[in-house]
Amino acid sequence: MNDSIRNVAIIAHVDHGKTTLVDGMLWQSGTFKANEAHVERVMDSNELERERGITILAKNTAIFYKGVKINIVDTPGHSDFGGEVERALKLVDGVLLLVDASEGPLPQTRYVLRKALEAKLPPIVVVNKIDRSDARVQEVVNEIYDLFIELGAEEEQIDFPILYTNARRGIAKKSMEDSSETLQPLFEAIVESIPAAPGDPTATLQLLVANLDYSEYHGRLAIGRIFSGTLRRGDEVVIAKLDGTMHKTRITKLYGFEGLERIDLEAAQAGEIVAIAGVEGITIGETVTSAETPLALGNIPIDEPTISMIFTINTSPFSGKEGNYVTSRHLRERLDKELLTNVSIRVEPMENTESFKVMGRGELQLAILIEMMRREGYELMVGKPEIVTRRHNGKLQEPLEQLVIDCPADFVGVLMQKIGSRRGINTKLVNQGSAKGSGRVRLEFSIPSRGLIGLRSEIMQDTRGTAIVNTLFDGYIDWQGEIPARLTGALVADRAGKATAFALWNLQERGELFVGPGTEVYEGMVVGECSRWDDMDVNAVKEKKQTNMRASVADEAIRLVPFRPLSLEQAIEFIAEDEFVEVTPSSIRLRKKILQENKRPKRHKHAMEKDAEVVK
Ligand SMILES: Nc1nc2c(ncn2[C@@H]2O[C@H](COP(=O)(O)OP(=O)(O)OP(=O)(O)O)[C@@H](O)[C@H]2O)c(=O)[nH]1
Ligand SMILES: [Mg+2]
Repeated sequence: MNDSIRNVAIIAHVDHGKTTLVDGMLWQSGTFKANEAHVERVMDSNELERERGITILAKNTAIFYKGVKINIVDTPGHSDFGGEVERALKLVDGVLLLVDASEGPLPQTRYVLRKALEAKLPPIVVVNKIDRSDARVQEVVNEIYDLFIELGAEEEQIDFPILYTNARRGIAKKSMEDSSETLQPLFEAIVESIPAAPGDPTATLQLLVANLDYSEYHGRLAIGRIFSGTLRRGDEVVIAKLDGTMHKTRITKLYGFEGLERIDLEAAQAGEIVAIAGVEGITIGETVTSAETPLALGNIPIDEPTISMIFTINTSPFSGKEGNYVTSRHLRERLDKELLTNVSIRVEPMENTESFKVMGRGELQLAILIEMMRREGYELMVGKPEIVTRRHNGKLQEPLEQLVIDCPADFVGVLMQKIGSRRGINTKLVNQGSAKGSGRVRLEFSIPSRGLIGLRSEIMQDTRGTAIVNTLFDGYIDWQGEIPARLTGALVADRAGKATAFALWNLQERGELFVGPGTEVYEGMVVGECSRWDDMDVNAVKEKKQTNMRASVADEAIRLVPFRPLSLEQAIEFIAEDEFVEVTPSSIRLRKKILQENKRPKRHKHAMEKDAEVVK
């Protein structure tokens, strides 16, 4: 046992304030010097995390409090990155379960708590954002108790300490009446109630790899926890591979974590979380162990992927104009590289060697991968997300999800109808904070994951952006039959050229446009959403007939309704079976799979055939 170490993961639903709380802990433990610039959510260090304001990768840091080293793992709260949480839990001996004082427990709270309880990790409950004007602290505490009971927590697990925090201001209190102005009560609670890191430093070396990283100088880095023994830099060790084989290697670098830095270490003992180099080819779930008496630890189980997308080379007329990496070999190498560090993604090559089926935990996870690729200079096309089915006792099954929507009561009717048509079953309807007359409700549904594809943006439209939508994987059910997909067709350019204001002006009554004047288009490119069910081939490049007369009056009459350029995620949500999203470093275009108008089957017919195929 190592009494001077505590290993703790911070887990919660998305946005409940984990990374902000870590900021406070870093500052108040004196990890940053007073003169250092104050960066908010400093652990969200990668570009996409900062842009989107969400944590994507779990990250380690450590602070010192009264001589005790507290290793902290900050985890992502978005359900698509649940795999990160599962692995983080392997590193720690306890968790801080954060819950927003107004939102209360949400689907991902349930998911992460279930994982923590299964791993028998003692929790400290942290009710955060107590400063919110709509905070309902006591109600939320009761909901948390209910959740523990629902999840079958054991008695000592329910006996958790509760702290009330304002992570933004760095305040933790043992009771709401407490006058504390710092996080000290939280530090105390961690040292008191999270067990000291167990493990015998004199026993056989066992380090479980839970994460991977890469360094320019030292190559692959493995991040893991020493469960027993002591590891020294320069040690000759064995990697117990997942396939049962043993590989000898030498540890060339050993790092500990402190604040935002990696610190060079000579040795580290059982209980520590470290990063090591000299371990080329190692992957998550493998054990670094003694060369003389190797002893493997168990693997890390990861939930199966639920969604798949086809990634393929860009075959559009503009292919290769905007990106540096465009061939199928480039694609394959990049995806292979991703697999090395991203264990919740799977890749299967397709028969036509130019395409890959990439599977993950959700649309956002795959969208993030695509976004990273385009920033690195890749061009590719991706197809409509599909769910990953399975055969169980000879029956076709599909993934099921729990869908939770918070929205103003006025929208209940329209949402019920929409979600019902996608085979969602309403399981709960609660008025929230009715005492305060907020008029908001929480609706819960059980719905096949397939019904969720594209649903989020529709809900946002239907509720004028007022809904909060959350989903959580909830097992499998028998195939639910046909679910209607997008109810509108596409406006498809019928020839190449530069879109003109004149042509677009004529088109805008047919639907909603995705491109503005001056955009280069090609035959088969989707330039808008048709207000009708079927596709419409349109001329987006038509020039106004030249006349001899000055036409200033007519020109001014061309008042274009603002067009709606689609973000990558919106494009992925929008496309139908017979369409691709074309992604390059500088553009996101939508297109028909078959570009030529005269070769393309009509959309509705094609879509129905597709559905029939799957049911068979
Ligand atoms: N009012 C208030 N806002 C807070 C508090 N703590 C965090 N926030 C805000 O909540 C938002 C989300 O905070 P994050 O720390 O990014 O949340 P997170 O749990 O790390 O989010 P993910 O990692 O994406 O799951 C930010 O805008 C914070 O400033 C708090 O105590 N009070
Ligand atoms: Mg975060």
